[in-house]
Amino acid sequence: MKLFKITLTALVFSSLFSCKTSQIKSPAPIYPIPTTDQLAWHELETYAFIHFTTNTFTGKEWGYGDESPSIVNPTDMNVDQWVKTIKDAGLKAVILTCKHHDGFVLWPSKYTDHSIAASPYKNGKGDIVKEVSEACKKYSLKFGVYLSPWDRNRADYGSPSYVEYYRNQLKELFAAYGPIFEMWFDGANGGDGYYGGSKEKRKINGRSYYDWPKTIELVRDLEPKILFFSDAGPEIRWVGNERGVAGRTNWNSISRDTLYAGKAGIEGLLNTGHEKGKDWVPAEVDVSIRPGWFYHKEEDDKVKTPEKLFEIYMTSVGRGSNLLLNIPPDRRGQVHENDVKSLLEWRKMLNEKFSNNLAANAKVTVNSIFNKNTKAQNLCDGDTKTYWAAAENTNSAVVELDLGKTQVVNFVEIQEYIALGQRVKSFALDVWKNNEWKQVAQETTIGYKRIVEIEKTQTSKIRIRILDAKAAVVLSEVKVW
Ligand code: FUL
Ligand code: CA
Repeated sequence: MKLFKITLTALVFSSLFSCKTSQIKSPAPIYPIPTTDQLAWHELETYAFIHFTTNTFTGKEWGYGDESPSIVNPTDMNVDQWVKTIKDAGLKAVILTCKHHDGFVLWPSKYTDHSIAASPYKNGKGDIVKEVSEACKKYSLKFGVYLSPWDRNRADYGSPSYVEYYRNQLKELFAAYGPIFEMWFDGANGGDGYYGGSKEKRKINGRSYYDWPKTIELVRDLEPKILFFSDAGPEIRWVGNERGVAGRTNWNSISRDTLYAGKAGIEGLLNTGHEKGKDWVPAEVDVSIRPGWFYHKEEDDKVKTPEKLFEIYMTSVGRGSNLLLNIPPDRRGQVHENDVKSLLEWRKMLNEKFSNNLAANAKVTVNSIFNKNTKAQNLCDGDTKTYWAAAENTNSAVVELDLGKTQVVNFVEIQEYIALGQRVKSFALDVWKNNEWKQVAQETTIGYKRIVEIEKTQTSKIRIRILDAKAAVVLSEVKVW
């Protein structure tokens, strides 16, 4: 008790002291701003989706719900290979479809027989959720879950008891397989299905049936740091398409009360967010490495090429979103050779293109600063926690980078210090050519990260002109490749 007292007094004193000595103001935040957990999420940038269930064995994309568990019989299952491939591809986390729309669950749930326990896999002693979550620990990747709200197997889908069932399964998942960083709520809902043998079409009210606020509260009690993904957030929003493309204008802000999961016709809004949105709900770009979300042999030659994956990287991470790249294991229970090859070549390509930062030793000049702590040099120190801020009450600014000598430039990467909010509304890039500035790009938002590809050009100086912003600009890093 005594020790505690002393420490507390010491703490109070030292914080008083440090307050006094470093009376240096930082720019005021422009709301909305991300939570600490959302900030950490932004830093993940790329991670993997894994779709694996009865569909892998039937060739379907959406199982009807009448599939026999006996078909789930991988011939050479190797979960370690899935997660090692993902790690080698430089991805930072895994989200697993623990249950897809067909209702088959990949762990031995005590609430249903329609599960891996009824399959031949490991003679009914298998648990794929456990295997994946443990492999993630082994490779230091974060683990997330997808649990389809729509369930075409359950007889009671559409009635209140199903929502209870769904919540019970969440409790099982969060109790046994944590820590879980992200929870994926799919917007696909209702329609025809097996439904315990009724074989009919069922419609639910997407807005009210699941009572999401209650479910979210329940999960948050079990996992306070959980981030929910859905069409409507609350923490992460869908990007509005499954092609791998975030809006060229991409605000992290949107007003949650204009959305709900499964709401039709909001794809455009989800894609761009809204400049005046009241909440911080960044977009996540989900896309599959193959045409389908599940493995199909006939798509073995349709695996996205490293070049296509690079293009997707540019339209997702390069536009300030995170990329959730789906990698579906095959009937052996392995990531197919073609997918592995493409992934590793893509990673190599990223490493090559983004390895030599020409701005690391650049001389940076700016036309204004907030104070001496927010100096221009903070833009090129490789530290996303330090930033340059323009003078208060400005909404435009100029940053000039002198590379020291003529270099071939192909990409310019800019990061806003989003802990203080997203500000930039439009900017232009210029390169120094024949003794004058030549504009090579004009774009809108920046956000967590913006990578602009410019035509390969020889230059010794680059200029970023912030043309318009919600408030004085605060940038953490600029890189030139
Ligand atoms: C969609 C689902 O219907 C697809 O099957 C897939 O799981 C994708 C990620 O989400 O809404
Ligand atoms: Ca910095």
